[in-house]
Amino acid sequence: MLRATPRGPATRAAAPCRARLGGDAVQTGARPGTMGAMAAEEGFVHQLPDADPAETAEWLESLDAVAAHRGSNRAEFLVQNLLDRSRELGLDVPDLVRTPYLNTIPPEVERTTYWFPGDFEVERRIRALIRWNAAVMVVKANHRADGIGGHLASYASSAALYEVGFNHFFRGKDGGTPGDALYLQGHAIPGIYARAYLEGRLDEEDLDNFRREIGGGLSSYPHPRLHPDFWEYPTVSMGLGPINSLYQARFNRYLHHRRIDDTSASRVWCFVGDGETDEPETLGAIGLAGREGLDNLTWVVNCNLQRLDGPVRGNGKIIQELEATFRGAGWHVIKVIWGSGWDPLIEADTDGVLLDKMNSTVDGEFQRYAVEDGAYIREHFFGPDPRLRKMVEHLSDDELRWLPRGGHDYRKLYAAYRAATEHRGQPTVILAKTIKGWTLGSEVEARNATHQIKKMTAAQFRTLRERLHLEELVPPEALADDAEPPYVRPEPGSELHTYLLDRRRALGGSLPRRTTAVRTPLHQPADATFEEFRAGSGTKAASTTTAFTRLLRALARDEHVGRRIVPIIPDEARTFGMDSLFKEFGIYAAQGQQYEPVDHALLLSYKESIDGQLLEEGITEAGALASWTAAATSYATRGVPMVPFFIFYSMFGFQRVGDLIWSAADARARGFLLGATAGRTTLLGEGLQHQDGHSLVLASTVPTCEAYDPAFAYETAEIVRHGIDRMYGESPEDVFYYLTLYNENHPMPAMPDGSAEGIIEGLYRWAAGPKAKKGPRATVLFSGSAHGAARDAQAELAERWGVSAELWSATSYKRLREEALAVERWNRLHPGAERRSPRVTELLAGSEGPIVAVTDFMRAVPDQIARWVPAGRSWTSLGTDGFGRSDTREALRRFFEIDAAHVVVAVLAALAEAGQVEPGVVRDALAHHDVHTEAAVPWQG
Ligand SMILES: Cc1ncc(C[n+]2csc(CCOP(=O)(O)OP(=O)(O)O)c2C)c(N)n1
Ligand SMILES: [Mg+2]
Repeated sequence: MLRATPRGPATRAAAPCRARLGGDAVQTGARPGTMGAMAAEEGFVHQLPDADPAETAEWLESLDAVAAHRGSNRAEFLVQNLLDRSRELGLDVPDLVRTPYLNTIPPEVERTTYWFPGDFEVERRIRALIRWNAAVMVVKANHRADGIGGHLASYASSAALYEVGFNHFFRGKDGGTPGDALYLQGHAIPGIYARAYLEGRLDEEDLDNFRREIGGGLSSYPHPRLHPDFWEYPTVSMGLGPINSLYQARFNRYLHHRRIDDTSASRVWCFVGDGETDEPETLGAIGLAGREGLDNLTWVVNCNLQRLDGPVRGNGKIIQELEATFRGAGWHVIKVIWGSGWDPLIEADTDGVLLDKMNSTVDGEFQRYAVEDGAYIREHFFGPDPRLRKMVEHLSDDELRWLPRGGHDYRKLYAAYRAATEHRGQPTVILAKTIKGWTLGSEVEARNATHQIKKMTAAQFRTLRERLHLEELVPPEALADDAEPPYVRPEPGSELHTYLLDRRRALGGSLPRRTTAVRTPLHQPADATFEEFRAGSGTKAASTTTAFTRLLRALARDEHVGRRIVPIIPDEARTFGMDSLFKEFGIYAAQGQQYEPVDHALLLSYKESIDGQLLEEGITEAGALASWTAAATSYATRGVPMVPFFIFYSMFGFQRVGDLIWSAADARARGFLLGATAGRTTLLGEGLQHQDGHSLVLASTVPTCEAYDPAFAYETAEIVRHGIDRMYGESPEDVFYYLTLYNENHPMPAMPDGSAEGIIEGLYRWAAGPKAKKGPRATVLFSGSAHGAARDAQAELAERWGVSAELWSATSYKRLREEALAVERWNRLHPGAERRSPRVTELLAGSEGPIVAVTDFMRAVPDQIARWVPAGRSWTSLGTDGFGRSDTREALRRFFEIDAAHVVVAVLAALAEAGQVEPGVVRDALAHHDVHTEAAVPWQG
């Protein structure tokens, strides 16, 4: 920020509250009159010795004199020029984070360097038709099914932003190339459908079925899950498109640097709402793109100054605020604020009065100007200062009213996009100022309610027709009061149609388009890679986490699949014992390693390299999940299947970034999520915020998530083996896997013969009940680290209480439930036909006695199958409902009532209910194990 120096009386006298260079008082929150003051800590230059005080004084006095006699605007102008010259000379002067409220690209550069090469009028007419059809589609949808929704105003504000891209920049996928990635504003997609209609990709029936997804109508927003041939990138949950786009651009670089795929011809474009920038996901990770110099990334922020309820920054200036934020994060910023009509006015502004007004007018006022007439603008914007008023004397009220904003000025946008795509070494953000609802008429444009308007009257359509100059194409009778407005598209062979298609052909075909054609196939890992896990660890204790680390290493070394493995960790590798992977596989770092690491002498030192395989994302689960999504969709977006493994604290997965996971599922992600330090009682010493007993409940809500809770190394390995085959094999499916990993050490048993199928199905008998001639029998299901309690209980039941309990490992309740639901549905819909039995019922029919399930997760996890236990068998679940606490495993398991004693009691109690043992036996067991039986449930509250 440019400040006047505090030295010298003249400066103090001349320091005004408004800085011509864009530092207007209003938006910074500083009180008017304080802008010339300087915070004490900002006087850094005074720490430096002055080699020539006389010379310094001369310079400062000159500036003082200009400020005093010619005014602050002139002084600021000179300082800005000095700064520009300093940069030309390569002097290391501090960067400005904010520039004046002007377009970044001067008109002469627009005219000379970035001259618009297209047919301006033809493109305007194409745009008009798209605008028209987008509005008709939404209005018709609501006419036919009131309340079906849809948005008019977002696209209306951004039509030019998209169209300049479609006509001149966005590269398609012809010839099997991946082309550019488009993250579009979800609420603007009526315009994207309207373009596809013009191009002949959609027909009128498609448009008529907007939002009628049942039966295949056009989806409300970009959903690859629903339109797998059309949409590639889901965006509509605010902030997710932006963060995903950052990591997509970064992942393209990763693929390139690792020489897996040449991504140099692909740009990532992300269209962002200005309101959307308030989401932490939107701006929270932009530093990554700045740091890594992602010049393959362009963001366009549609600054219509409004969000859903009202102004984004009524009392400030969102464009200025964003400029500072992005510049601070190392981005190249291009502001497109004013349309060409303003150029001559700015040129005539020798006193800087217009610029002062531009700088000091807050967005709430600009929004007001968008709804008022020319007389009001003359009075209030130009009026107060006679010099300003004079400047627009020659313009009629009507001309003043229609002085356009930069985001509706096609030529200026073209120049900005060109500059963005040619800029090297930094990502670019284009901040384009627009009017929400532009062209939709005075009842819609810039109104606070505009976002939710989805209906238009015939009269409003008649006005729109005029405004878009569509008189020739839309006959007046089509807009009678009781008629539905028609869709309109140019005839094949017409000038417009030919131009439209030619432009897309030149750019590589229509977009959006999603394909799954594989460009670089992936081969399955060798079976030997999984062999050691089947053998078990003998007497050596290990956890499923350490076993998984071995597996990950083995996979990354596998000659078939190794290079495609993408380990992703958010600053927890040491916690999970995965730091050993750093040295062997390297941490991806765009700039390599420019320092000798502190642990360089160690065998397993910290190694960063440009072709590193590991993505060590730092403390950002959201960023890591976005990386994972990029890798997990690479099979489609790039035709290069990759196998990502994202390992995180299980507590900070579904709970923390659940919406990103949901959106990855929409994007048809394939890959592995690993919830480490799983369980409410297995992680020692962390407590309420860390101990996860519910990620499996949350995972159960994601339709395409295969959620597993393995107890042993061989189960983990088998699930991964199966998952790779299912997601990347002969007939790949668009699912992903969530596996829990525990950090409790115990000897890993060998894989029982014949268990492979059950591990994947979700349930198999792990150990038969101890042989007993007579005495009651029971069935105990365990999952994850609860196997310990189950096994101890089995021994105790047999030895002390004469009960033979068989043990079953329940690897996936979610899977069992989904299968059972499908069977239940079949039975419901096929009366009279032979009844089918859910797999879980069939399996448990082969067991005996009451069923007790024990888990380190909430009871809701095993309860998923409760209603399908075989008839006549009782069901008890023991789990970890409640907040976690920090203590020893033993204490916690007793507290949550999932330890061996509680399993024993649960089995005996169920037998007592069934009349197979006396209630006194249960009382004996309670006493023997010293179980508290007071009424208050300890873990509730
Ligand atoms: C996470 C999330 N919260 C809320 C919404 C609801 N919503 C949809 S659009 C919108 C306003 C968008 O404003 P802006 O980003 O400025 O986009 P514009 O339509 O103005 O271009 C809101 C709040 C959403 N889609 N996602
Ligand atoms: Mg907005």
